[in-house]
Amino acid sequence: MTDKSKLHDQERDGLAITRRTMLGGSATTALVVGASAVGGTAAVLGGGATSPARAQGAGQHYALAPGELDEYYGFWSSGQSGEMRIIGLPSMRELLRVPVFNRCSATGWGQTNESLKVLTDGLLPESKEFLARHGLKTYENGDLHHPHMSFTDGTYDGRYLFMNDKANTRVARVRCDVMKCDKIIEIPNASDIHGLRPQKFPRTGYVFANGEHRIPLPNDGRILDEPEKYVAIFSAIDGDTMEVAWQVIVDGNLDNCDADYQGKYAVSTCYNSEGGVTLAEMTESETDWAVIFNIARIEEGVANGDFVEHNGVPVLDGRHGSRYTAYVPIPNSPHGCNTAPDGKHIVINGKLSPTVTVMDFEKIDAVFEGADPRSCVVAEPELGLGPLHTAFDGEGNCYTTLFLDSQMAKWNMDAALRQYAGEDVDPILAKTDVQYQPGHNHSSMGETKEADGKWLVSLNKFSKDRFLNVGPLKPENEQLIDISLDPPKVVHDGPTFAEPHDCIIVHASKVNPLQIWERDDPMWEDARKQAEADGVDLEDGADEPIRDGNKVRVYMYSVAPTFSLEQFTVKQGDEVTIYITNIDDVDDLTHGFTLGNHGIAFEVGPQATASATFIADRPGVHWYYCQWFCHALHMEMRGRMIVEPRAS
Ligand code: CUK
Ligand code: CUA
Repeated sequence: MTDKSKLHDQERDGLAITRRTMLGGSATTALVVGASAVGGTAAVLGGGATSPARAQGAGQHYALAPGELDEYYGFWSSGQSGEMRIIGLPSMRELLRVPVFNRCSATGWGQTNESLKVLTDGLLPESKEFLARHGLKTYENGDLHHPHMSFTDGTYDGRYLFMNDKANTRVARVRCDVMKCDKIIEIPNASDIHGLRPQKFPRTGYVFANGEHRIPLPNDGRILDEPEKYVAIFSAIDGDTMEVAWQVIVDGNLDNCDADYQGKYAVSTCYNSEGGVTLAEMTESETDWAVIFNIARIEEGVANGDFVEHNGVPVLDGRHGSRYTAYVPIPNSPHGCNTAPDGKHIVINGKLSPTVTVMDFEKIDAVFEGADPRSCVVAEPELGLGPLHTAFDGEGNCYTTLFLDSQMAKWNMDAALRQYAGEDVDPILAKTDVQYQPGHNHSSMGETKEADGKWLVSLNKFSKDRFLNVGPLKPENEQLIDISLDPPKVVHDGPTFAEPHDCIIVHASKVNPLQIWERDDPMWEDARKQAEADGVDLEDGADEPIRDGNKVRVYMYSVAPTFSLEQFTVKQGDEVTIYITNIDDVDDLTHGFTLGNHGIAFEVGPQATASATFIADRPGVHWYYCQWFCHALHMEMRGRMIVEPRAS
């Protein structure tokens, strides 16, 4: 940092502190209102790298030449932007945005009949009614934190990606063959899905989803300002059918979660064991917990009818004293929850505690047989201020983000276990400065048994002075870290827009998307059925609109640089559905359909069909055109919709 910017900070704050400590300090203040346990460790752990100097290799190749392909797919969340993003690693180039909970002007997500089906089918009936009263078909925002791929036998299988919407209590699935969302469900009974992880073994299987906030059950106005009666709900969703299989009521709340490599347990963190509704109440206790779900026992409970049905879902009672859960005390508002690729350990990240707590899955059986819940804790190293999430390299090392210290701590699992057992050993191997305030981090294949220890991305909440100033709203900074080096080294800064929380880094060999759509794809099943009923072949289109009362269906195909219809005529007030089938079968030859002054625009990929429905109530001539640059005569790829005025 320059002396000038340092001076600026000092002037502004009237304090002789650096920007780094200022960031840490202000965030500390914000985080510890009502809590007190973290103050003393800054002096001990706040410093720079503590790693003993070791032989440092040349590092890996990360700056790709033009035309060179990445070795990994990164699947990124986008927080309140509501979409999923695909990033190539190690180049950190953004490859694609996949709309999920948001609306998309380019692809027509949220507007085509095909996307609206995905966005509306899984809504709860009362939500549909609520939205209709507001003139909406679906929620138009989302808060997507956690994208995770389906697993088979402890590693990614390239079938699906699952993700949460914290804003509107939903879970979505993206098909990896076409990278489009094909299912979104709203989770009943729960409030604000946050932590989400797929079952790792034997396969996904279940998708575990945490309802973060406590609400009355049912939340219909009978219970209001009586927080002691609120509950948080853990959901298991069947990843194949996208139906909620069962739910468990817990004490406290639910933050993040993860599953084991044996298919026996899922674990969630709770930062609000107090059941508080204000910041002061939620941070009052210095101990919260992780709750462990015993999957076999829960399935048995469902089979035996030990549940109450709410909104069609069996809901089991997993509060203290239940045989379905175990509550393991954890210091001070834990956040991240990460199973290690050794298949044995899970790391609970302390947040307001400078520690992470390591539990041993093999010792959890005994806890369910009555042993002291803390007996499964096998390490609790003190790493620094604000540990939020931990990643792994598959060689026994762990990488924990320190939000308040703006660092990543590299530590050794085995050393942490030995330290906890009484040996005089420091598990911390290195501290790497990141810029600034990291939340999640993720290592290449790090949440699978195939963790390969090559790359790590630190998703930092603040970029501050790292990029050209773009005004008060700044990008985040996602830094690529070469963890094959010792100490790990930041090799790339990657600005991103609001606000990815999490990502996964998947070896390219695991994912094999199609180049063009298959004509029999289920995505446009409804269009196929309607065309059949109308005696039309989607690939051939129809020469004239097909009228059915005041409903009019227009079938066109597109082939660069033309639509099969250069004009069509409808009457004012008609409900018009336009079906476009892209019969080009060339890689990368996407067309679009934009209808001027009607707010209609959507993508039609090669061999795909897409449709949109609207009321044609603007008499006159309206041009439609292709908005995806497809041909030298792309500008000429257009036609007219003629709307005859209503006879008055
Ligand atoms: S949470 Cu955001 S930094 Cu929603 Cu995964 Cu931890
Ligand atoms: Cu088709 Cu541009």
